[in-house]
Amino acid sequence: MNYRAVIIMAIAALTLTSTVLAATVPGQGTWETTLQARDLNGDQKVDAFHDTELNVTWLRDANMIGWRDWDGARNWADALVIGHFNDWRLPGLIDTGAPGCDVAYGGTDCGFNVQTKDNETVYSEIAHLWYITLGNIGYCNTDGSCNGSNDPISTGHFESLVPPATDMPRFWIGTEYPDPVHAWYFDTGGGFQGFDARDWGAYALALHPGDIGVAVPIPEPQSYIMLMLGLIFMALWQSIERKSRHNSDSIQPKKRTPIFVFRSITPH
Ligand SMILES: [Ca+2]
Ligand SMILES: [Ca+2]
Ligand SMILES: [Ca+2]
Repeated sequence: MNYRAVIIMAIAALTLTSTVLAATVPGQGTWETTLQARDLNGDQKVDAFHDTELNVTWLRDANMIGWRDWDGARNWADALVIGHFNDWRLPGLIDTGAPGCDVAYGGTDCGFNVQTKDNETVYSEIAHLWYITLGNIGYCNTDGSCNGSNDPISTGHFESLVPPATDMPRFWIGTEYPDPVHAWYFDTGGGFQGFDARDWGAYALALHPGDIGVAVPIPEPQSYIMLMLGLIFMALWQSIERKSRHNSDSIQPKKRTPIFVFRSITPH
């Protein structure tokens, strides 16, 4: 374990965090065929995705509880009940090589381009989701070059898989670290798998074994909904402006020009 190298790589992964956008990126990764929308509570709205490659069902909302310490996140997943489904947990990994983090730019259990799945062996569920299923590229390549070629981050139809830019996009991994102080995490901003103090914080994305719930259609991307809302708002505003100008031309010689500031329309 080289803690200093882990810190350096984690910082490299974070340099992009402030600019990272999340998006539904068609044609990248396998998610369009391997993630199937599931309704868990009978309201016909998507709560989760069955991952046909890992045979687990991921919660759609990756920010159900916000930022928690590792124990808090694990306890939350353990107690979670949606519909009548109660076997939730945090994603797991297999600690390969020496006990704990074997930091590298590829092929190990820690760093960038980590082990994901080999035949039936799943090495890291969340790394597989991010690298393979969603088709993202690590901030650093296996040769050690770091070029940040990964913007926007593909998040399929998940919500908040890349948290707000002001936060570290870290997600706890539930598997115990070899010492009682640390815990594994995965960084969805740059594809970094590492470890940190378990009493610090990260987000929590829960998953359930097997294929649960009822199949429902894939939801409209949030970005599309936000774009539509933006266009409706703009049309309404312009209509109000026209009426207002029409009613008050004689007493308002100067026309006001509406200024629209569009913030990110993609889901965070
Ligand atoms: Ca539902
Ligand atoms: Ca439970
Ligand atoms: Ca190891």
